[in-house]
Amino acid sequence: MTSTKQKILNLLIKEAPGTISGEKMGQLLAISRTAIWKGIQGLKDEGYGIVSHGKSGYALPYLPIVKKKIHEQLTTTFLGQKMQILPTISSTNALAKEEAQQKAENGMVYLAEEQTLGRGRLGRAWSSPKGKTIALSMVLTPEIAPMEASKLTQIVAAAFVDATKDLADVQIKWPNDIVINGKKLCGILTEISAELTQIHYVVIGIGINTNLSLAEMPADIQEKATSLLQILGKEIDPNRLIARFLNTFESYYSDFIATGNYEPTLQICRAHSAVIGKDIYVIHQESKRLAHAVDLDEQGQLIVQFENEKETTPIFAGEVSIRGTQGYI
Ligand code: BT5
Repeated sequence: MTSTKQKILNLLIKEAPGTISGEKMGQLLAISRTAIWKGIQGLKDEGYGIVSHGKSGYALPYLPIVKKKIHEQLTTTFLGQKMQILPTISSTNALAKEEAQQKAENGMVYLAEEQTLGRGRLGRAWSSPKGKTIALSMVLTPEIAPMEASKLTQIVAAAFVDATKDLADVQIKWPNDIVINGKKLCGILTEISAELTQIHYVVIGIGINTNLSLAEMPADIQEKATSLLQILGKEIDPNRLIARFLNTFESYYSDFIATGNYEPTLQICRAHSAVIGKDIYVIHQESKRLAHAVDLDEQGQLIVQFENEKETTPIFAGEVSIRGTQGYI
């Protein structure tokens, strides 16, 4: 990005979500109004969601994700020390996988203010309108068996619960959702590139509904989704949440990789489970079976007792979805 565009962007970020006039920017940067206008067009072309408010000027009408602000609060040793923040992208997981395929950098983080083709599990769509959600993907190169990768999803969920505990009382809907009051706030997508016994890299994507109003949600998810804005009634700073999440996750993750210690994650996942103790549907391809969710085993698998069965069964996160008997959960 040219330095003029960067300077204009910095002014907009400083003012966001408020408006700053072209004249004032021109004065501050000692350049002409035309140069400002050109810079704004260039930034819009790159995908920044700048809006023009006639004479009063320009605004980024949301709280932007800013590397400097994240780094000021980051206490990690490797995670997020290198990050790339994009105004718009098809999918941060797709980008992370593409780059990891060339060279997997442990701890690299990708963030986007908007995804045009965000993905959930099993090819489902994930909605991330501009400036209203966090789309974050991290690349990890853990030396663990591929079978253990699903534990990483649970570590992310536990870290998320911990990182948001002063904001809201969130629950984990096994295996990969974070919910509040039975509605989805955050989804986790763990993808691995591996041989039979060795992981090349893992990309973990997290979509968090931060400042998304009900009206900005696609109609088909309004019933089952929520956001921090909707829960708290006020906008939250995405940079603080991103830093807190990365700090917390790195700590749980590093402990797990170094010692195999998975207990802290299990404790949080059990204590904050949205499913344990409930009757649920276990959905796998065309089959939908009623079961009672009993516990998580030490591998992080959900132990259920299917209707009309005496024995309990552990279910592997892989291709299964869970639904509540009365609604989403
Ligand atoms: C997930 O899948 O929950 C994983 C979502 C992962 C998204 C992140 S964002 C960064 C990274 N880049 C990507 O492209 N993806 C990752 P799943 O359990 O399959 O849930 C998908 C379902 O959630 C959809 O079918 C919708 O019903 C619902 N959904 C879509 N967008 C949503 C949103 N913003 N909030 C809540 N629910 C949503």
